[in-house]
Amino acid sequence: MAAPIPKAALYYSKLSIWASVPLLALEEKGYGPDEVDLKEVDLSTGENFAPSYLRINPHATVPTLVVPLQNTLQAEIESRYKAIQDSRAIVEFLDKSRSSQSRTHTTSMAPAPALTPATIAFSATSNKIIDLLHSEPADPNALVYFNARDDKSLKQLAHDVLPKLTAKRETLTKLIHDNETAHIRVSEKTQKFWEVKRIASDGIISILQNASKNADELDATAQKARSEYFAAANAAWNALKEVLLQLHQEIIGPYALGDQLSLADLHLAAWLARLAKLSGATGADDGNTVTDKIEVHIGNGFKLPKEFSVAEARRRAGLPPGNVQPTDRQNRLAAFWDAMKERPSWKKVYADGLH
Ligand SMILES: N[C@@H](CCC(=O)N[C@@H](CS)C(=O)NCC(=O)O)C(=O)O
Repeated sequence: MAAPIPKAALYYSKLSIWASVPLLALEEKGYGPDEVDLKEVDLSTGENFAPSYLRINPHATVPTLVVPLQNTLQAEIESRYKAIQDSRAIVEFLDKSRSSQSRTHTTSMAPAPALTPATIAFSATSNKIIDLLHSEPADPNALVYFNARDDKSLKQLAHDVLPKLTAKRETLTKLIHDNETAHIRVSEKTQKFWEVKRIASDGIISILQNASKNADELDATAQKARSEYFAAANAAWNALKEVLLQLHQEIIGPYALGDQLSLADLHLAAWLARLAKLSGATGADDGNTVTDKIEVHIGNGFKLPKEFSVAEARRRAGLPPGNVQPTDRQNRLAAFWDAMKERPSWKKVYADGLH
């Protein structure tokens, strides 16, 4: 009997924003569960820093897609694999690997729509949007740690993230210790990487450990650290205004490239879901409510221009017209949200709420 064809494996974490991008892609492309194995990596306990994971992704991030190399698919050759270590490259790979003609289909015969933009102009817009979403001022993971701009929200943030941060730090400490005492053996580079990661978490951990104290109960050093933290948090949320305005300008609507879903939409969906969550929205909210909440959360009277026809957005997304008046207008991110959240892929990835 021929050995089974080796499968690809997607390493992901349920609450990770960038791992949600390939998870959306798997659904949109119609991959069957027998085509890709899903392997969960627990970021909250620092499982991603284990030497076995670093071997497939030395950046210690999810997602990672491990795929068998094409020319090793015969049963007699031991399979060899390559690891794709970035959400952008992974969804490009998933898009190209499954077309209506591809031979990898096993149980799933679902159609495999092309998500790669069809023209040079669309590619340029798509790349611009994806670059912007992965740029430093848009960093959705940094925004999690900067999601407090006063004492009250700092207390809440400590409650939400401190247990995970300290668990991760403990894992790093144990790995460093085990290496030093020769329980495990890793390269000097890996040891340095763990140390750098541990130091990076120390700053925010000390701010959050003090969160239960009022500012006047802190010593001078801790007081200064807290006010520097608030200044950085304000700067981070302020910088987001420009990101949102640029996105709004690039998106054709309701999807990034108009009425067809494409790669950029997968990145945008995951990014906007995170921003919505940080702004207090839920998966049940409609696009106008979500963008209102994001605008209020950013503050200082920030508003996205409401210039897109709601009726047109719904028509392009194939949604029923509903109770919409011809004069109703919304911003493009609200139109995107309404279109995206109706898709089975979105409903599946966000079934347990936004993350
Ligand atoms: N550029 C990478 C970024 C991946 C990334 O930052 N992933 C986060 C989760 S969304 C992660 O794994 N962080 C490691 C950690 O939290 O320790 C991509 O797009 O895949």
